[in-house]
Amino acid sequence: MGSYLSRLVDLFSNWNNGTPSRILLLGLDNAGKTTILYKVKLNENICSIPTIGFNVETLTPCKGLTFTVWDVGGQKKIRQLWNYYYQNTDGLFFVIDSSDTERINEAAEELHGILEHDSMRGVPVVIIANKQDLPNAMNCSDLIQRLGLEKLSTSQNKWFIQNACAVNGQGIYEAMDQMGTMIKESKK
Ligand SMILES: Nc1nc2c(ncn2[C@@H]2O[C@H](COP(=O)(O)OP(=O)(O)OP(=O)(O)O)[C@@H](O)[C@H]2O)c(=O)[nH]1
Ligand SMILES: [Mg+2]
Repeated sequence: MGSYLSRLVDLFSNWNNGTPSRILLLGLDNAGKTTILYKVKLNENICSIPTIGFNVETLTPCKGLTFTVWDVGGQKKIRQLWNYYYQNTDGLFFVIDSSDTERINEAAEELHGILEHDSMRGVPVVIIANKQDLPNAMNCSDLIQRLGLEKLSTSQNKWFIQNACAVNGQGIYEAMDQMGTMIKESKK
């Protein structure tokens, strides 16, 4: 019976492979969201300008994984628009400029604010600790503490933090892969 059920679950997950997961890419302005989006889409370092509004792209970071990624501008004045994108979200990437110690509390407040929203309940979160190439970058254990991640109830939102550098691509595919795994788990 157990093996029959697990085959059935596999069948459904394969069937679901054709439907892209809806992913939000949020974080403060200058965190590196648009750089990440186009690094995966084009494998290029684009010369980005601050996003006013959003970019949306379908990404296939690896075989069997398709995401529709919504990269919404992070400037303070436009963060109030983020909640228009929350409905039907399968996963959240929250990008941090790890060298921006001055605004880490602001980033923490925004992250917790997003997750308090009803539509975001149970949505898996991958925090991308970006800009690890910069000399004063906070590491993952600093960030877990500074972002208050241990206070996040895992029954509400499962989370994972990934070191990354969007300009050389380090950690970006790992973050995508982790998101795929967490979404699969959350749908079981
Ligand atoms: N050193 C370094 N710079 C990075 C990295 N990722 C992005 N940047 C730079 O950070 C700046 C901001 O990047 P964006 O991708 O435009 O940031 P964003 O989060 O989309 O910003 P908004 O659109 O304003 O919300 C750009 O100059 C990027 O080249 C990284 O890993 N390391
Ligand atoms: Mg942008």
